[in-house]
Amino acid sequence: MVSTASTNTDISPSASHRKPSKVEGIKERSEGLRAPILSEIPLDTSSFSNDGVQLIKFHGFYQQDNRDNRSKGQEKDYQFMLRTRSPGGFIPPQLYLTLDRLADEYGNHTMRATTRQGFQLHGVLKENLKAVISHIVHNLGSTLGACGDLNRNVMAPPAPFKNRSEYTLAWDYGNQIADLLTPQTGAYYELWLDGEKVISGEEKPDVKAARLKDVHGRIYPNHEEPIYGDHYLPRKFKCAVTVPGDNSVDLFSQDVSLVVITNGDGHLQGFNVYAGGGLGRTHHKEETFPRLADPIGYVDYPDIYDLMIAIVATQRDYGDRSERRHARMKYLIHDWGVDKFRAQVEAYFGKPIQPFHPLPEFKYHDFLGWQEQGDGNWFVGVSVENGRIQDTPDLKLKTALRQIVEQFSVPIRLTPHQNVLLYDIPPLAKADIQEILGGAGIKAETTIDPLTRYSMACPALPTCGLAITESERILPTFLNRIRSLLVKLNLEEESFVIRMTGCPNGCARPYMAELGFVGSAPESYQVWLGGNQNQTRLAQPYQEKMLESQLEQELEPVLAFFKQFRQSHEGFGDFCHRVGLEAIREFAVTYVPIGHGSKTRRRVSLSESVYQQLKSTAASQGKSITALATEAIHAYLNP
Ligand code: SRM
Ligand code: SF4
Repeated sequence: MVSTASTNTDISPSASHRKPSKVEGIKERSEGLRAPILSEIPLDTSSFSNDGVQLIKFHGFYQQDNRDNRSKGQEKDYQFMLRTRSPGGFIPPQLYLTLDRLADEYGNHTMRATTRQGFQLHGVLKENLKAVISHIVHNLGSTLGACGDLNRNVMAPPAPFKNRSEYTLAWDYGNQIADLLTPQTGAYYELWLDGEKVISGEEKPDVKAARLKDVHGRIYPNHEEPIYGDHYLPRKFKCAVTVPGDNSVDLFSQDVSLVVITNGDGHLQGFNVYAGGGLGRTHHKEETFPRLADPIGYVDYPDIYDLMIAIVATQRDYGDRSERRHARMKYLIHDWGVDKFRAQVEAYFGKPIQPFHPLPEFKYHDFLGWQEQGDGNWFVGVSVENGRIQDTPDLKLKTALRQIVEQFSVPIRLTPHQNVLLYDIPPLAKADIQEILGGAGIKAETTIDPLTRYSMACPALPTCGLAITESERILPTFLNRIRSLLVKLNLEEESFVIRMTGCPNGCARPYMAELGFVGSAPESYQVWLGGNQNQTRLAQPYQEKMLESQLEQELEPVLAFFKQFRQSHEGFGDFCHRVGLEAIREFAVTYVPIGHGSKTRRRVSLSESVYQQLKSTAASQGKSITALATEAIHAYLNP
């Protein structure tokens, strides 16, 4: 008999013999996320107590300090980062304009589109938190549950394809899963809105009913938080809803991903379910690792809320509450295996999960540029470098987006790639909007260097307290240097997915990239290789510490090896994965950089007919011409 919510108020059957972590005590004493925040808000201080710092996360904000301003013996320059809860990245025009204004009035004059389709405001002072949250909530937004040990912002493909029902369904169910797992405590409204319960949209009756369905011991009946109880979850929990073939949400990196399954007429049938993804790790702690989600099975759509609650209850009751580094659901699935996990979920669900439906291959889309959205209107995806919406001397992005939203009242979808998608644009408004974008210096997607277009960096310094290195502020320089290196190697047409984070937590999902940089020591990065363009495979750690200043020296051999031995049309990540990291390391040891003598390339002339023969054989064997020619001549000379 499993321990269940209704029969057992102990926090974690699996961890009951081990001491719960400090955060578990803080949650327990918080009186439903109220104490000690309530008493600390009016205090004339610039920061919260240690307990307060943990709990404010559940309300959607973090205590930070500006690390550029740290100075020995001085109090930290405390400020707060607020994050929106925006399922599927939806930002109505009214909310966009509010955030734009709040960033100027109370923040650091920037807004940051995140890798989970939310917005962050940085630089807000404690005394202004109440005003900022109140403005957000009164303008169709919320920050409740954007951070903390509970379900985070639910992702969904941002594309507004109005004539493809599966896309609309992904938006709808993204919203409903978000509602289902939203904290029910009244604390948010009591603390920030003086008790006024502002509701921006009614939740569906079946969502509400599912949350209260007291069967199979999966909820805490009569508790203010029927799903979460007093202790919420052992750790953050992340979900996405997507459609077959669309991996814009990086579905393998989520705790739970649902894939909408429709019948031939486009009517919803049910969902394929993946679980157990997650990327966070800690350097030198091998027991922490990034992990891809596993296929769990399929459920018919009327059962989806019950299934989600069953999964959450399994993590709630069996996830590790002692060691926070081991508390994500990916470790539970790793330790138990998928079969045991599925069996426990089924116990809470009350019936078997059905076999997984076959799916087409997943592809990554960024949806940039102009596209008709299927109902006669248009959308335009605008690239935002590292998600930072601001005005600079060359690029008036913040002003342009404000002007467009003000003038045309169009809604926005934030993308999982830190970009902005404006949609529901009538054909007549297209030219005017394009003129504003162009006039502000915003490049069309086709003229952005693809290295930049497909890259992401987390914020890191100066706001993130966990950053070891720079990330957002240094990635543009890294990309320029990598582009120059590619030009030097005659690989100027080449491009691949590069992602960077200032620490191993993985906020810009670097472990899914073809080339990942992960801050490992001051001015040093761990280098990860071998993910792919569609983010369906994990990269592997190639180098522990690459000094920022050694970027060219360290990457030139890897790229030269790629150039010489890639198969035709083989991407950089696929190449690294195929040949393996050991082969790359071996090649790098003896490699002499171009311009350093013996490795200088020699030219050999071939007749046109031999060249053509070489070319077609190389293509048929999936090799590059250089690789085949080198191989053939080598074989001839060394029989
Ligand atoms: Fe993250 C913590 C920023 C997406 C894994 N993340 C943080 C904090 C709040 C630092 C802190 O705890 O003090 C960062 C605030 C920086 C700042 O100054 O703004 C931060 N994470 C971000 C954002 C803004 C990065 C971005 O470039 O957009 C993303 C906000 C998403 C959102 O809207 O909710 C963000 N974080 C992610 C992702 C990617 C994702 O969810 O798809 C991951 C990896 C996936 C995963 O969770 O496994 C991620 N963040 C972490 C972790 C490691 C979690 C773990 O399992 O070990 C931490 C640290 C922690 O939780 O202890 C963290
Ligand atoms: Fe901060 Fe690390 Fe996340 Fe970057 S990856 S935002 S440095 S926690």
